[in-house]
Amino acid sequence: MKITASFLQHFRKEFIFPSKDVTHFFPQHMAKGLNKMQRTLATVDYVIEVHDARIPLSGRNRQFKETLAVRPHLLILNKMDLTDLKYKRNVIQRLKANQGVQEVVYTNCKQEKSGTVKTLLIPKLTEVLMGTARFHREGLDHYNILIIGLPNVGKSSLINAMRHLHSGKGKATPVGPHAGVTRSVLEKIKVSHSPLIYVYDTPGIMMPNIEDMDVGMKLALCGTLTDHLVGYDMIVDYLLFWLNSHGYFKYVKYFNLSQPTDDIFQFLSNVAKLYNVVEKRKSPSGEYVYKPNFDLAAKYVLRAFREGQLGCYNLDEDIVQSVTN
Ligand SMILES: Nc1nc2c(ncn2[C@@H]2O[C@H](COP(=O)(O)OP(=O)(O)OP(=O)(O)O)[C@@H](O)[C@H]2O)c(=O)[nH]1
Ligand SMILES: [Mg+2]
Repeated sequence: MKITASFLQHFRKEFIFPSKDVTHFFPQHMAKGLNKMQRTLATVDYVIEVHDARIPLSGRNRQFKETLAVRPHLLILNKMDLTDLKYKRNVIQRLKANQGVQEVVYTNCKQEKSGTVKTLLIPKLTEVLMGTARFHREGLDHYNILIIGLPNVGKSSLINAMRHLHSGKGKATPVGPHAGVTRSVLEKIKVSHSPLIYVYDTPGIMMPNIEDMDVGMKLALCGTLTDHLVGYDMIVDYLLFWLNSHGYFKYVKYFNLSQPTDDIFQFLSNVAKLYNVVEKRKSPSGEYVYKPNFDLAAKYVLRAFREGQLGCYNLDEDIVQSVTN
């Protein structure tokens, strides 16, 4: 079907955000992790920050700069397979000009075959290590690197990919599809022989308060917050709003819809029907009624988005295109 401007004119122009409480999430293991990272800093030569390439300009944790006094560091934009790479050059320019980032590398750590760690990251890392002041650690024959970032951005996957490249060995640190898999600062892991490099994996640290709810919902969409605390349907509603308002309608065909929709419940009812996720409930009059399982349907939608089935997007594309910032 042809999607016309007049068809879309009644779609929402603004998103009503949930209460701020949902993005106020700083569990004990994060506080402890930050503390331990601070203590580990004395033995660290370099910091690599990993962030999600779908939100390259927003959502980075300012606490890293404030609490860890992060030294000049390398920013990895991981999950490049899920973002829209046409913005790559502008993103890098903006990060360097406005956020003081010195080096940026895009990676895909899910598919070691993609070769980004081998051909892009390792050479860049070797180059920067050789040119970096060693903060009272001169003369030592090895480099220690701290890997930091928000939850679920792929820190442990990155370490496993580097280690695999170096030793051919499998996973040294656990990986999982949800935020909060790594819960403590782990022992150092050897990832390169020449130069001799060790890395510390760390738990993902969220900022205690996310001021900007738009940023909060983008973070939720990328799986850096805890889904059930924000609400599956709320996250999918934001996705629907974002896709519609940016003119991306791949979801229509993917979920077998007849046309775009701006109505989350209509959308989730259709998805529930498609995947046959309905709950049987007894009505007050004793009859059985079938109700769509919205939570399960929303989980299907989120999974499809996070696997890139609904398209690859830079959720910060408006910021990239804006004149300021
Ligand atoms: N598509 C894609 N998925 C990735 C990539 N890197 C990691 N993942 C997936 O992202 C999820 C999180 O990866 P982890 O390595 O556990 O992330 P983490 O930052 O260590 O997470 P926490 O320990 O919870 O803070 C896993 O399902 C990975 O398979 C990537 O480059 N592309
Ligand atoms: Mg981890």
